Amino acid sequence: MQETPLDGTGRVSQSAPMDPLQAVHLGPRKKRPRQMGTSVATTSHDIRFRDLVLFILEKRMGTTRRAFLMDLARRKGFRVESELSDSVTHIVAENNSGSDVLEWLHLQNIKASSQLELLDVSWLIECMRAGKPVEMTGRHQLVVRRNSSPSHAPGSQSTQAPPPTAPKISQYACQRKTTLNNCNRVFTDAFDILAENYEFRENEGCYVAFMRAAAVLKSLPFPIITMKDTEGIPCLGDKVKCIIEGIIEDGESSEVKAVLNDERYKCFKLFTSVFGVGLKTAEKWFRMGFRTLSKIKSDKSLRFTRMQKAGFLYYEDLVSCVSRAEAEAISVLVKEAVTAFLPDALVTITGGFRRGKMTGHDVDFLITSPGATEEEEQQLLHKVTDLWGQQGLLLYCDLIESTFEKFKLPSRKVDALDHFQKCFLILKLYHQRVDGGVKSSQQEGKGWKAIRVDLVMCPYDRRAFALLGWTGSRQFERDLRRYATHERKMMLDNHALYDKTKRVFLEADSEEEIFAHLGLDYIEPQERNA
Ligand code: 8GT
Ligand code: MN
Repeated sequence: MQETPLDGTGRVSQSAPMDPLQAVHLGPRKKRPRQMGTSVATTSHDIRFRDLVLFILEKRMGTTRRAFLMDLARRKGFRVESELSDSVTHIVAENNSGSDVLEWLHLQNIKASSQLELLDVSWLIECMRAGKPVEMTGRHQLVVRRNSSPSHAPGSQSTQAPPPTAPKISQYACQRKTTLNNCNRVFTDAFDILAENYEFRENEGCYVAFMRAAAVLKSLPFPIITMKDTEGIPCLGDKVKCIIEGIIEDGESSEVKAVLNDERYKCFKLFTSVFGVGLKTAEKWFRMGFRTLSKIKSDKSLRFTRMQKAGFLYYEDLVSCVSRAEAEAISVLVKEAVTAFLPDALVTITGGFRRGKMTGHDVDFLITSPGATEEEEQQLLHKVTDLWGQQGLLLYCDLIESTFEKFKLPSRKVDALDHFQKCFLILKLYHQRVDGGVKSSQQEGKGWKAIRVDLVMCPYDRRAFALLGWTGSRQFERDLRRYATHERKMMLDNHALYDKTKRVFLEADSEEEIFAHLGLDYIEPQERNA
């Protein structure tokens, strides 16, 4: 029996005849990370895995490719039926959604049992590579859309795919759970790049459209495999669908490729990676003809802000992501300093790290104290930063005093900045303070890393609003405010929630209470990664 060698990269090795398996690697899902493994082809058709009975659907796969996969699977010890029968436990399909498969079964007059697994061919390919059945995950299971008839929908799909009666997906991120488990990354990465390009070109409408599309796909518990899977999903306009279609067909988007090669995009991306450089400055430098940071840094005619000077000085450290271990070390540093001056102060990490992210571009903290007087509250950040200054840990500090007013109505703008006292810092974090930190040889020499840190001080009675606002994600916050305005006639910002109908401020001691005021189910921080 001839072996079909697959090397570790998942490509058919040169000695193998060109065969239909190649289509798997050239097809739309070629970018997915695949399990490493080597082939252990059996020399007979002995069935090694008796619990599984496979049936491979020919529809949209073709006769040759199906025959090849059936033969390969049999040689690897899988039981593969040529005809669909009651004994079949797994149906494997390509370029079909779960609904498509059910429809096909329905047309054949076959009632799908609740035990039946409907799987994408990617699962079979991974099994072939592993030489044994691999675990079925969400990305393998085919999606049954909610408008499929429940009479023939297999029950085993309900954990990953929306059941036939699944509620409508909300257009608001605050009514969806979005964990870091994004099974549509191939699309959302593309949308993030396109959105960023529109942001650089100050095209607000398209920027918002692609940010919303990325946010909704991040919340789906299933991967989009065919265009049919996009039916009933909100926030996907024609332009967005066109990009999705391109990626399904070619595995990548020509529009994204063009953006990544665009000189203006590349320069804006580079220039805005410097702390203190926003769109206006990037635009200016680009118009002046600059294309590299080294030319900008060495140009004698340019004037830099204090922030930009620090941005250039600590550039290498600041562009490398902050790890969770570093964030935790910073957290200890902040808590030590804060509680030295206000022992009852509560220090909470916010931003991406509160949402469970493993890395971030900075570390954000909210500080509040139940017992502090107004003066003690106002003094705290000054005392803390003075202390770090004396200790030589303060590499940059921009302290902004509070402009908070108790009875001011929440802002109408979705992206409005808040009025709390805050400081934007760059701190020196010594490696020995970091637990389990991996040090590069360059870092070893310096012994420390510059880290961006934001501290926000808020009055104790506003801590829930401030915490909700600073936890993010940005898209989640925008949609919370949009939801409050359009669905509840309320105004929400980082300071307060105001009911316009009743003309009252709604108080809250916890984020849960704010969600309840808004009539929303509570969404945990780890589920706000929109
Ligand atoms: P990261 O990993 O890139 O740091 O991601 P992040 O932690 O989610 O973003 P961030 O830029 O650090 O902001 C954290 C959250 O704070 C966001 O949801 C943002 O909307 C919110 N936020 C405010 N006010 C301000 C502000 O003045 N500056 C910044 N940068 N973020 C603010 O509510
Ligand atoms: Mn952050």
